[in-house]
Amino acid sequence: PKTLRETLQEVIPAKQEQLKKLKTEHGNTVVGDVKVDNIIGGMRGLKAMLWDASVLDPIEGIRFHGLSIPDCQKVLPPAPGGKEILPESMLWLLLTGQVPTPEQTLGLSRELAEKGELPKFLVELVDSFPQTLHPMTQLSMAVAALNHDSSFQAAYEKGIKKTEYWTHTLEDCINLIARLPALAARIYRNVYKPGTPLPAINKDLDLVGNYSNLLGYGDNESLTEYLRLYIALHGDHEGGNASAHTAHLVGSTLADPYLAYSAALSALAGPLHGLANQEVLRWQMAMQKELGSDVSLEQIKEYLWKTLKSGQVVPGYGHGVLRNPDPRFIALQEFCETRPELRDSPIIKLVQQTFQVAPDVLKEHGKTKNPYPNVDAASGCVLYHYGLTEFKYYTVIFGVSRALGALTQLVWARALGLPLERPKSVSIDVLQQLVKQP
Ligand code: FAM
Repeated sequence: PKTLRETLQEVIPAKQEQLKKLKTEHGNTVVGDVKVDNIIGGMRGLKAMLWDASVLDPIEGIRFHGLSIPDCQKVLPPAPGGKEILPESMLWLLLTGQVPTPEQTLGLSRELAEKGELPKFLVELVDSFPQTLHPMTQLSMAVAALNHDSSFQAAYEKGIKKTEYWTHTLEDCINLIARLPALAARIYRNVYKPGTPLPAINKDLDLVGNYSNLLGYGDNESLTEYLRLYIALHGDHEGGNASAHTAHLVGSTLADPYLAYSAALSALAGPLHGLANQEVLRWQMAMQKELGSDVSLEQIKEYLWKTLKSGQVVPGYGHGVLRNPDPRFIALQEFCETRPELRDSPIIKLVQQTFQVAPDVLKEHGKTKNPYPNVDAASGCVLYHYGLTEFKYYTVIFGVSRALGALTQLVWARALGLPLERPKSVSIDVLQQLVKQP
């Protein structure tokens, strides 16, 4: 079977051709209007970016190169002996638009494991961070520092042709994805389990098998499988989400993938984005503490109203684009239903009960455009059940995952020769003038 690089060499020219044709023949075709609401409303709904690997339908949810989440669960290879999607197979799909064979997936797992060790200077840098520094800050800083060995930056300095940008970008992206488990696990150990020895990377294990092992949960097959599914599903969610968009914007300046992804991680660290999973758990735990173990739906409803009346959002509910329950939430719920230990977990039960009543309460409250759960409504509580209880760490796991999609797009942006991103901004006075015109 073909390698990842051979497959990309094959698929890139056709896409380049397709885009060139679109540009020359339809460059002036109107795609939509820009409304005042778009400009002052965070550009919601504005079709203004090119992003090839995934498209988000407000009702149906995400599709990766046309494949829905249930499709991916059917066709993407799992780990040997496992059932859940391997992030490597999702990465292959995102990058190439093709479903990899189990053999190709194994080959990619091996390459990532071989490239997974951290350089010495980075280990020293991470070990020097204060334990009190937020794990996301540590991750973002360390990812930026990995640009010390950027292939793209070195080649750019030497002076390479534009057509060669993508190959160096790809090398950086693969190296970064390979190193994320060791980096993310080192941060976890330093902050929560200082002094415990980290195992070496096992060259025969997949990316998440190694990550779970390095975190200290390698013997928990169920958690490892959950992490595979979680990391595969969080990999990409269109281009406009804050982390992916940040990577794209920064990458468009030809900053290398490490710098671009470090910036993306800073966006992911915000509570309206990736930090939501930690917020959900905090909120569900507070609910559990106040209401006790055997709660009725009526009590949960009252608790929801209390949250809303105090001016807070219900974490894990609502979405910038989705208008239905998030299929990623549904997939994680299904994972819980297949495992008896998760079915009986008090915190997971509470998540499910909350799902039964929250949409109606949010509809009655009448503010959010989407009263349904997003993926974060479930994700952290499963980790908590398995004993990974340090919820300030959860966004780091999301950060390991989002690299799959955001870095894929950097490779494609360079392959397609996309330019520096530079939208036009307008002042309030200019808007005022514009609305006066007939
Ligand atoms: N609870 C209460 N109010 C909510 C709400 C929620 N879960 N979601 C939205 N609203 C409010 C929102 O604050 C806004 O109020 P104001 O008009 O007073 O400002 C109003 O409803 C309209 O908002 P919207 O258009 O429906 O949502 P946005 O597109 O502006 O924002 C979210 C989308 C996700 C930021 C928002 O729904 C939210 O804050 N949810 C809770 C936090 C969360 O779960 N974030 C995770 C997002 C996830 F997908 C991810 O990135 N990991």
